[in-house]
Amino acid sequence: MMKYNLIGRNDFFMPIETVLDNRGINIDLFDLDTSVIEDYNHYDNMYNGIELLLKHLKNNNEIDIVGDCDVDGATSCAMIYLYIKEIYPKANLNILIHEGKYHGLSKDIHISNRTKLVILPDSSSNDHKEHEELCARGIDVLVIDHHNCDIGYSKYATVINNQLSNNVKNKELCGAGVVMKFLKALDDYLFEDKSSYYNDLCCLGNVADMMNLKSEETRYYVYQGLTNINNLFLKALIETNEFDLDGKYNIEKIGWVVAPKLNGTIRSGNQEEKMKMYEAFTSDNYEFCLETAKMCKNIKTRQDNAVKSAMNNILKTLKLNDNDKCLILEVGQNLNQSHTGLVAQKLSDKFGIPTLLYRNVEDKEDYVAGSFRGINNITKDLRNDLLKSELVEYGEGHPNAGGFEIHKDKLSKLKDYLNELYKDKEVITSKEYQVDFILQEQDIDDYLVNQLASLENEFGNGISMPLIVFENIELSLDKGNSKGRNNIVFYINDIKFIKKYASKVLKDKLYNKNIKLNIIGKCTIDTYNNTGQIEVVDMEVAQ
Ligand SMILES: [Mn+2]
Repeated sequence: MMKYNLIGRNDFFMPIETVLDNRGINIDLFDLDTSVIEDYNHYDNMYNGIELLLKHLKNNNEIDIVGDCDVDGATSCAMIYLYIKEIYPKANLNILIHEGKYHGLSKDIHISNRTKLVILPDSSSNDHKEHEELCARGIDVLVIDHHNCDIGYSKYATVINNQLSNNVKNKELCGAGVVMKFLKALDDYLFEDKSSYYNDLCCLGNVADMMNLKSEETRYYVYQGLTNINNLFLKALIETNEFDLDGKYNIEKIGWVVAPKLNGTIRSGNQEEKMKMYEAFTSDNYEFCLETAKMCKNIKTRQDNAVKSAMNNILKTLKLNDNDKCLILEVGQNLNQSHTGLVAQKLSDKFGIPTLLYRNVEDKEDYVAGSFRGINNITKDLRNDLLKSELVEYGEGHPNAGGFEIHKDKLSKLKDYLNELYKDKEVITSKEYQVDFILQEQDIDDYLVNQLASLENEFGNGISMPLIVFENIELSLDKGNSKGRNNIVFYINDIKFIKKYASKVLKDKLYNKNIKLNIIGKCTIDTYNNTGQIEVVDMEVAQ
């Protein structure tokens, strides 16, 4: 059953005010100017970083830039690469990327003896030991990062990091954001004005890295980057995903359409495909960018299909007992290793319980390893629960998402242990929509829909898109309501409702009968005639 909960006072005569109040924000947040930009002098080590980079550029030294393995890593790496190439076209730069899903100076990153400087955007604040090793080889290290670091500043690297800088107020800037600060400082140092050209990449990195856009400075950079697209690969991504973007490029579209293609490539692509993606971000060849954008889209489709079919296979044989408060399952042949975490997440969402998926460990008989995903209402820290059980070899990563290893003989003990630990926790399987308005058929009018649709581009990343429930809507639909590629379209009080990506199953359920529906929808702009419409998020036959 579809569950929903009204968050505020349901004042549909004042839709915008109600939505803003429900989110604890002011309308000014959507109209910012340069006054919200923080002084880059608040960052520790900014000038040391600039002088270090310029010293190596002037000496024409070989410089490695390590591209961290997510969208923030790729964009921040491209920003600094492109900026350097503009001021020093002959600069001797290499981009290095990881083989697996590692970060910073992990073992798969090989720094050659010719290298004199390593730049690490979006990573490596914690790699003190590796910095020391590079320092011993006569190699300088420049870290431009935003990750938390409990062990303070590295003695063997120049580290620019908003979390470590006590004077910096904005902790919601990601790697690409801190790199932007560095480029602004470089601009001023060199009497240049080149950094703003990369606002598009800065925006993409911040949105993809899920920075909270209640932060005014981060939001300002995001707005700048949504409207001025310069990067050829980003242009190619927008062209290639034209249909899903529906003529729009905003915070939600980056999160749901663009970023997943890039993350999918980093997660599921082979080394050559990944390298191609990082190269495309710095390419001036639009044909190559287009080809790469299509490749990324295909890899994401391949990944979605693989995950879907693995899910189906697992669900076919899966047996859960009523009292099970965790799911521990072998996924040997069924599942590509790089998709283990994605599938664990899906299973944990579906059944509402912590999920651990494992397979045999190569060269280590009797041991298995894999991915775990926790779920907040059962446990806030599954990793800690695993470690406390003293049954696992290791548990690493985040509190509710990471990897583990265990001896085969201890698997059933672990299951008993977790079932006992969570035995009083309630399992919640259906997600509850938080809605701003509950409307009956007679309340639906174009004022409300147009008002909310006009704010479509502002939502996402910490400011959720307003949702409306339409209760007990009587409809009779038939195949005349099928429009375009998989859409169902109908009108209530002259307001267009559109259900995108409607399956055949759904159409069979809805067509050729009189039905009463509860519908959850959001207000967006219909790009054909520039008016507000309702996009259906979910619906079910009313009881
Ligand atoms: Mn990041």
